[in-house]
Amino acid sequence: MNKNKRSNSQSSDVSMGSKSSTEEGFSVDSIIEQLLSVQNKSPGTLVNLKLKEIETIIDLAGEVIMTQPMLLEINAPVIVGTDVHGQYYDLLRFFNDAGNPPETSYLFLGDYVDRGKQSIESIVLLLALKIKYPLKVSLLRGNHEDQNITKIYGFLDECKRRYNLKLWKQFINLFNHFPVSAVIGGRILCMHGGLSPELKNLSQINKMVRPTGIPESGILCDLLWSDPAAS
Ligand SMILES: [Mn+2]
Repeated sequence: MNKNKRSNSQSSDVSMGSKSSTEEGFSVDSIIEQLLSVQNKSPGTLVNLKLKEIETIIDLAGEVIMTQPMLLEINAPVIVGTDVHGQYYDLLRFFNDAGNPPETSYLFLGDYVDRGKQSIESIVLLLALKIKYPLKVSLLRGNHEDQNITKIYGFLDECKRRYNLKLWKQFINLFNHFPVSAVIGGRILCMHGGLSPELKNLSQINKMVRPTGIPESGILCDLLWSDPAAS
C-alpha cells in the first residue's frame, strides 16, 4: 500500500479508548507501517510485532466491531475478497493491485487464518485497517475464525510458536464477536458459506447474541459452512 495515499485520508472517528493513549508509543499507523514495510522483501519474511501491539489491536478492533451490527450494510462500490488463509504476501499484492483503503472499500468474507504461514500478519493488518477505516474495511467471520478449527489448521500453532497461547485465546474471543453477513447496496447478500433453510428474514441475523462460538447446526452454522449443493 502506498504510504502517501494513506496519510491523506481521514482517520476513523471511532474513539480509540484509553488503551491507545496510555500505551506509550502505540499508534495504529505505526502498526500498519511496520506491516507494510516488508512489501518489497522476499515473500515469507516475518513482521515480528510486539505482543503488546497485537493485543492492543485486538482490543481496539473489538471496540469498533461492537459498534457495528451482525449484518453489515455496505455501500457499493466495494471490492470483495475472501480466504486469505495466512497468505500475507498475496494479501499485500491484492491491495497493491486493487487499490488502497480508504479510496477503495473492501469487504472480506472470512478465513483470514489457518493453512498459510502468516496468519498473524494477515489478520493484524486487516484489523488495523478496520480500526483506521471502520466504514471502508469490513471483515466477516469465516468458518476458520473458530476455536476448534484453528486448533487443527495452523493458527493455534502459529500463535503458540511465535507468541503464546493467551494471544490465540484473545483472537478467538475477538472472532466470537465478528459480524457474519453483509448486504451490499441493499441488494447483494454476502456471507462466508451460504444460505440457511432456517433463515426467513434478515432481521434474524441481527438478533444473534455476541460473543458466540460457531454451533454445529442452525443459521449461524449454515451461514459459515454451507456449500452449494447439486440438489
Ligand atoms: Mn476457506
